[in-house]
Parts: sequence; structure tokens; C-alpha cells
Amino acid sequence: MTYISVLGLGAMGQALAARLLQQGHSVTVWNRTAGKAASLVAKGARERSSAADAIASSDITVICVLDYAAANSVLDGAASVLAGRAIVNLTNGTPAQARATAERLAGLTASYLDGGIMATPPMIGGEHALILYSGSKPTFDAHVGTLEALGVATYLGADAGLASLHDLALLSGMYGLFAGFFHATALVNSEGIHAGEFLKLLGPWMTAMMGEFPGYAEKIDSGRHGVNVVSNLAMQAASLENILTATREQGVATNLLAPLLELFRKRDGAGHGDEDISGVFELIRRRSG
Ligand code: FVH
Repeated sequence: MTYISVLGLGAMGQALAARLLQQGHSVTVWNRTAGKAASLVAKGARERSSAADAIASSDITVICVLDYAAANSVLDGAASVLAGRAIVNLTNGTPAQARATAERLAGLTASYLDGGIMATPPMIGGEHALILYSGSKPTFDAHVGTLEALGVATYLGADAGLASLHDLALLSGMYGLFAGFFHATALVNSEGIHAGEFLKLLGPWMTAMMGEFPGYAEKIDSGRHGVNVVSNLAMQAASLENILTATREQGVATNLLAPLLELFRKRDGAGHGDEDISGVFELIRRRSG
């Protein structure tokens, strides 16, 4: 059994604390606004009236609040008890914010693990919940048994920014997918076709298209986007032009796809029309120097 504190009892903090209690851990909770701990206390959690008291009660503390401004204000209020403590911050933020927090806590001799939760609250503890961690390896190793209760615990390295980098990248993939879904559905819906009906076609199509990713990944990693004799960039740029023309004609907004067409045109205009569309990556990646 681990003595663990959960700071922040929003939808996610509630799910984390409930799962830890279910797994038989001794759970202490705190939330900025009172009144959110009742159901957890009924299940055996101990509530504290300050974040500092909660941190001081446990071997390890999980922070899960709205954003880093909130997480920093929680840490500010508890600065006097942080020395020697293990802090796991599962608040969504940027790599730079995670690194700054790691540096700050190292200065206070606290150990720090940053985390990215790839799950919604109802998924916590289930087989599809993934939680990415980076930062203090000794802290991860010491507590991985407890953290595994929340979701598959994956450690990405000592740089505290890595979990957030991967978290935001995975969410970017998700939002790109959602953007495609919204645009495609708006297009057919302009003729009265319902989303649920269209999904019968769109779902399998999108799944099949994900089969292109390994080939794109290979080309991106090699930096060579090759001659594509099957579906080259110039052909796809012409198709995307048609899609955007039809989108306008149907009275649907072009906001989601117009930026992609701009990149296709730019790459095509630079003489890469016979290559794979993976070459668009070269227009958006960070360049050294
Ligand atoms: N819910 C989800 O689907 C996603 C799944 C992936 C991970 N995210 C991230 O988890 C963080 C917490 O999200 P949440 O769903 O628990 O969010 P809320 O239900 O809105 O609760 C927010 C909690 O944050 C507390 N809080 C806000 N500002 C402050 C502050 N200045 N000082 C202290 N605590 C603060 C808030 O407290 P209160 O308003 O009740 O007093 C809630 O406990 C988040 O990073 C997601 O991106 C969730």
C-alpha cells in the first residue's frame, strides 16, 4: 500500500483518486474549492484543508489541475514542505513548462515526474488508458507499481519535457483526425446526409488510410520522398483543389483544409510534384541553424 495524495479534484483528479482507493492505497485529497471530496471521503480518502498538508501526509503526490498556472500556484502555496518530496504532475502543459517545473523542484530537493494522460476520466484504470512519464527515473521506478493502477505507465526519459512533448504530439494527431471527420461530414451534410449514416463509409476509409503511415514515416526519417508513381503530390494537389472548390460551392467553410492545400501548392511549385505528399513534412518541420 502506498500513501499517496491527489491535488485537484476536477473530473480527472476524481477519477485518479477513486482508482487509487479502489486499488487499496491510502489516499489523501485536496482541492482548491471545498466540497468536491465528499464521494472520495465516503470511499475512504482523507481530505486535507491545504495542499501543503496533503503533500506532507504522503510518500508521493499527484497534481492534476487545469493548467500549469494552477499547478504553479499549488506548488507556491506548498513550497515549505516540498524538500525531499516526490511530485508527479499530470497537468496538461508544454515541454518548456514541464522543464521549468523540474528545475524549480530540483532547486527545492524535491523529485519530479511529469506526466501526460492519454485517457478520459472514465478510462482511468482501464486497459486503454496510457500515461506517459518523464523526469526522475528513481521516482518512476519506486512508484511504477502504484502508477500502473491508473493506466499503462510508459517512461520516456530523464528530460521532464518528453512526456508533454509526446502527449501534445499524440493529441495533435487526434485533432487532425477530428478535423478530417468534421470537414468530411460537413460536406455530405450540406446535402442533408446525416453524420451517423456517412460514418459507415468514413470510418473504414479513415482506418484504411492509416495504412499509409508506415510508408510516410520511412520517407520522413530518410528525408527522401521519392517518385510516387501511384498517387503523387501534383495529382493530390489537384484533388484537394477540387475538394476546396466543392466545399465553397456547397456553402461549407474551408478553414480546416485550406492550410493543407497551401502547403501542397508550395511543395508542388518547388518542383516536388512527382513525389509523395509526405514531402509536406519538409515545409513544417523545425530546421536546425
Ligand atoms: N478530462 C479529460 O478528458 C482530460 C484527459 C486528459 C488529461 N486532461 C488534463 O487533466 C487536467 C485536469 O483536467 P480535469 O478534467 O480534471 O479538469 P476540470 O474538471 O476542469 O478540473 C480542473 C481542476 O483544476 C483546479 N484548478 C483550476 N485552477 C486552479 C488554481 N488556480 N489553483 C488550484 N486548483 C485549480 C480546479 O479546482 P476548483 O476549480 O474545483 O477549485 C479543478 O480541481 C488538465 O490539465 C487537463 O488538460 C483531462
